[in-house]
Amino acid sequence: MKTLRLILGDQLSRPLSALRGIDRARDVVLMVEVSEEATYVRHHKQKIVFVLSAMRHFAESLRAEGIDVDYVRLNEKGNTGSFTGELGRALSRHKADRIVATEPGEYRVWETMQSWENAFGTPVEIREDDRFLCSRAEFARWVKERKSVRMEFFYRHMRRKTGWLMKGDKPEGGKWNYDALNRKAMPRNIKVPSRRRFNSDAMTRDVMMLVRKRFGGHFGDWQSFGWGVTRKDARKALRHFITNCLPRFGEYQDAMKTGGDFLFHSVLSPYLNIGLLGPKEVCEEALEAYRKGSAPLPAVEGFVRQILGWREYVRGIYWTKMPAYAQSNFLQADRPLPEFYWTGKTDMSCLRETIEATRRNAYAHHIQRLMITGNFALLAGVAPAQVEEWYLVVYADAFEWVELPNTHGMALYADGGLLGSKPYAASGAYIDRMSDYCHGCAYDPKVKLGTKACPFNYLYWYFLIVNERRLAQNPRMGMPYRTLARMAGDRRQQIVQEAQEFLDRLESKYR
Ligand code: FAD
Ligand code: DLZ
Ligand code: SF4
Repeated sequence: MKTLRLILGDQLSRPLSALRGIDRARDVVLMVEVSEEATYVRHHKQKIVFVLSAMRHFAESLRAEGIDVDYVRLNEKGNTGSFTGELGRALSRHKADRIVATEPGEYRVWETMQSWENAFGTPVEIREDDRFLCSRAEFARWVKERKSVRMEFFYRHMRRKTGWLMKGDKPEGGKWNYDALNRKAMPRNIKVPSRRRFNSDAMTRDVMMLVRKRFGGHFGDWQSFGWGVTRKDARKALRHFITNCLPRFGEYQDAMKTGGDFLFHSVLSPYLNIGLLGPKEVCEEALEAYRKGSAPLPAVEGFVRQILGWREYVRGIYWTKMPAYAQSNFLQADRPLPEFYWTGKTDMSCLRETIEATRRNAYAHHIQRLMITGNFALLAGVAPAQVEEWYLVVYADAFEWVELPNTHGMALYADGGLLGSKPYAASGAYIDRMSDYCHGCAYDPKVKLGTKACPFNYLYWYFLIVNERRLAQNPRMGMPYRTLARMAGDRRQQIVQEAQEFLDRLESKYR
């Protein structure tokens, strides 16, 4: 029996389920570059280069093993531009008896895959994507058995299951979570390690030229591309992180610094999300560093929690709740996304820094995503779908299974509290405490009203006022609402007026 084995751009893992049991004498691996995947949202130029170049390198590595790979390039004559179109063409080329694929990372592609068997009259086997530490079925069972589906409980379940950082049935060091030690601002004179960059080879440079020609109008710079595109590169990036950054990862996990695009973060998410690294090997390297005494427990626990906890958890939420999940809009937010998210042209220096770093690197670290661009969109009441599209476009690691729950649930509270127990809303004081952005800003985080006032300040209180009916009953919002209740009526009125004027000014710029 001849099998056509489809591999998508975020499935570049040799142990992928679709490759299991391959018959080298008969089977063909199909990989296709299709314009639809680059344009259903207009991805950052670096993200397209990263995915396509990694696909080409992966195809070469399979060929080197003697596997027959049919690789369709983007600019090849007759390329239909879609997965379905290219699968149809490949079936006529190869006369295969069946198709084998691995379940995709996005619901939209999952729906398309369901139509293939009927469309082609060829059996389609969609295998589980078992590159994760918790299967979709296991997560669904975990949800069914629980009243509260908070990440912290899931994380404990996963710690017990893996035995990582456990002493019998107790957590290593006596605590499940060391976040209380992980909230330091960055000292001014600390030396931050540089990011592990990779030079582009001829294959990557070819893709760059192609992307420049075909997608030159998309957001983002491609000149500053420094991503690795092979498993070997990704392993080097992992070693770099473990040696140079992990020991201080915890302490400065929430810190932000002007020009500090990567700080002590791992910058591994793009490699994990396209399959060049696996979550188990990444966590095991961090655990080994702890065992050897080269990284402290709070750093290692904090890092492992992001992968074993958050990454697996958001994937579980995505697949148990889609497609309805994307439709909720608990706060009824409906403003358009401000234009400066695309141009970076704003006099709010925290937003400018974050957006410019995003344009340069197709990367921003978690606190920039959550507490700067996410927090602003939350406070300004931007429509979730517009914010989600932005996040899916601009980051090299953005695939909907991980982007959507983080944006829709964590940053925007659009799911009404399924993912987080309260909105991550913060005023200028938080940003001032955790960063040095305010020093170079046109506004002052200590000023609450008037032309010098930090917009995050009046927007924060305005957010609480307009959402009082929806949020005041939340026990975790008790303190800010008690403060709001004590606020003088005329001050409250002034906040509403200044916030509305500010938001109207923003909107008028792109009418
Ligand atoms: P580190 O800080 O070094 O963390 C280590 C690893 O943990 C990451 O590589 C990642 O795999 C995992 N991780 C950490 N936090 C999360 C999280 N909240 N959810 C899932 N995995 C996590 N992450 C993506 O991979 N793709 C996205 O599209 C994405 N969109 C986001 C959108 C918003 C609004 C927010 C608030 C967060 C988003 N995240 C996303 C989560 C997180 O910001 C990134 O995973 C992280 O910044 C990647 O950088 P890093 O590899 O240096 O991470
Ligand atoms: C992101 C992306 C891009 C830009 N291009 C391709 C492509 O040409 N071919 C491909 O197989 N995958 C691509 N990808 C990744 C897919 O969008 C991703 O595999 C799906 O969203 C399923 O998760
Ligand atoms: Fe951002 Fe406000 Fe600080 Fe300016 S003053 S950098 S707008 S938090």
